[in-house]
Amino acid sequence: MATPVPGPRPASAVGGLFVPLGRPRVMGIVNVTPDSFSDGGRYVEPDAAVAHGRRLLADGADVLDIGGESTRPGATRPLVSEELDRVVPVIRELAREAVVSVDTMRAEVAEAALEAGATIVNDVSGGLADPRILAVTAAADAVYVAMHWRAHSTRMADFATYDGPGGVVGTVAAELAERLEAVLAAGIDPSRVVLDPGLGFAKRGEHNWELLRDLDPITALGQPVLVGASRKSFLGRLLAGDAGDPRPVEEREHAHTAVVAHLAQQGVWGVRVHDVRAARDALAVAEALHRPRPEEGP
Ligand code: PMM
Repeated sequence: MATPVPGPRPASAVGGLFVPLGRPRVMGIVNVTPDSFSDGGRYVEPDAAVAHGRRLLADGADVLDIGGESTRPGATRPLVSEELDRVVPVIRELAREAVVSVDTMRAEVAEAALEAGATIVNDVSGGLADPRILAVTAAADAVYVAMHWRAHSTRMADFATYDGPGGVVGTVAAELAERLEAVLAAGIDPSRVVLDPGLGFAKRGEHNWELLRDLDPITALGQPVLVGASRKSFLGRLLAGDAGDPRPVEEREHAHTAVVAHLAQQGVWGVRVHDVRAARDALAVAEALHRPRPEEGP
């Protein structure tokens, strides 16, 4: 049976997300999956996922991003019913106390998540996997995150070529501009759209570094920008030992914290992270460095 489409949300429910804070928003990751690359299997039980979400809030998360499908390279997709069973109970609980985003490519899951209290749809496919997700988001007047994406995880490595004008940065910006057009054509208000370069999705290490170096062509599209670098394999490869083995996932946090500080300088709207406390610490440093000097002081 189709889940009823929720009614429009009051502007105040999501409007506050775009009020300038003087730092990027921190989106804390709650992966309710058995197989995500960094935390797969740790929060599959709803109670464990809710407790994890509460820890992230206590650490200073502005948004909780709740997902039930792993997008690690090569991952196979869960059934729709499995994805719904994973995320809906967790969203229902956490949406009472937090701004909640649902990390899904499926319209049916987005619909149920919005009904359960989510106010953001984080779609790593930017509307390409299941275009109806755009109409569902528009009908709920929710925020939509359009990430740059080319293919599902089993095939995305085959699409990691960027020979067009402007290289990877110009090509990703051009493809995101196309997605933005589709998103707006579906009726999502421009004040509700966030763009994301999709680090690691159909991108090799050097592509991710180039995007981090120069986000300007993406920022120039005029929408807030979200970036997810947390624990991704390009950081593991950067920190590889002498034998060439990538640094294990759980030992990439210091490098990621440096990336967060860099992103604060780039003026991004948000960072999607596993370790909220580390990200908030890095953002506090970036903020202090940019604070105007007091006229006089001790
Ligand atoms: N990365 C992952 C999943 N969802 N969503 C957005 N908007 N941006 C990302 O970079 C992104 C995402 C994969 O990472 P995970 O398995 O640690 O969640």
